[in-house]
Amino acid sequence: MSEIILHHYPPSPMAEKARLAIGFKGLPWHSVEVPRLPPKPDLFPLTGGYRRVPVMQIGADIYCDTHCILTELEKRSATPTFFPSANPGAALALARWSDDRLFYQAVRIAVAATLESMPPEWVSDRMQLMFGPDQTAEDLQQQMPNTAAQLCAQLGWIDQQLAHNAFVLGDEPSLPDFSIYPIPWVLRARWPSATEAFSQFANLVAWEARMAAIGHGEATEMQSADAIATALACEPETPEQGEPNDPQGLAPGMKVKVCPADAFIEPEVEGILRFVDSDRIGLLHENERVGTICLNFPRVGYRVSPA
Ligand SMILES: N[C@@H](CCC(=O)N[C@@H](CS)C(=O)NCC(=O)O)C(=O)O
Repeated sequence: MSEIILHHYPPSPMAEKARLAIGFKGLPWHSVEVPRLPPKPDLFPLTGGYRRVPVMQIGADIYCDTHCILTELEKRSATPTFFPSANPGAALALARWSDDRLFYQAVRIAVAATLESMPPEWVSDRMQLMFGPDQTAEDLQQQMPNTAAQLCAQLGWIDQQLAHNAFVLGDEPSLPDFSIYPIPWVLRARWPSATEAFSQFANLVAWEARMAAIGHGEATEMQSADAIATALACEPETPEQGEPNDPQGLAPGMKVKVCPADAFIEPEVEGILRFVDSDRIGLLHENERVGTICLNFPRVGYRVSPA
């Protein structure tokens, strides 16, 4: 397997999901630290302008979004698996619920709790990025008790699940464990009331320690220039593949654009469709710094339209 390069920054909860997932698979990886705010001059050439973190690079194939990253890790290295039980669909659906609703609520709390301590440019960027033009910092603060109630009620479901299982769906970690773990992880770092709020969830607290023990595996630091040089030296290996029953009629060769479905300020990424199935879309994209790359995005949670 070609070498894994993860573009990320330490405090990112979604990056923590990817770091633990790679550690779980026992794969060595290269760590490229990217800025927390745009411009991200050495990331954008590799992502066509997609700004979110983490991003996984393997040669000239780029995997945007943790869903895409974890499913690709599973494809390339099946053992240990993210799907140990006979419920792979339930694992995917639970992970998606966490990545979407639970993560959104956690971000609302994390941003509201750090409005005064984080630099104003970070606060302003995250307000626009995550919540759009119609919500103010005051809204977030006022709604904090209600958001905390929503989040804790749902973490209570996980706590119940963990009463009889070491991990969310059984005796071994599976996909939803990796999605849910970053939520208490980031809130413990940013929300002063986290310890008190989570103390009612004894099973969840014990599970957090089991998840943390998985670790990040063997990482070596890499400079962003070396990641760019790696992409330039490689050709994308994502195969050409169509999906005869694609609901949007997408097919290889079409010019398309992709962006997160909930984007407020993020640009669409353009490319020539190379791969499509119900779970993933891969676009060929070119620029002089990296040559031809293939940008892979999940279908769920991303909007694809003709370019
Ligand atoms: N659905 C994405 C969400 C990624 C995400 O929102 N990441 C945050 C950091 S945890 C981010 O990119 N923030 C803005 C930035 O770093 O520019 C995933 O699963 O990878």
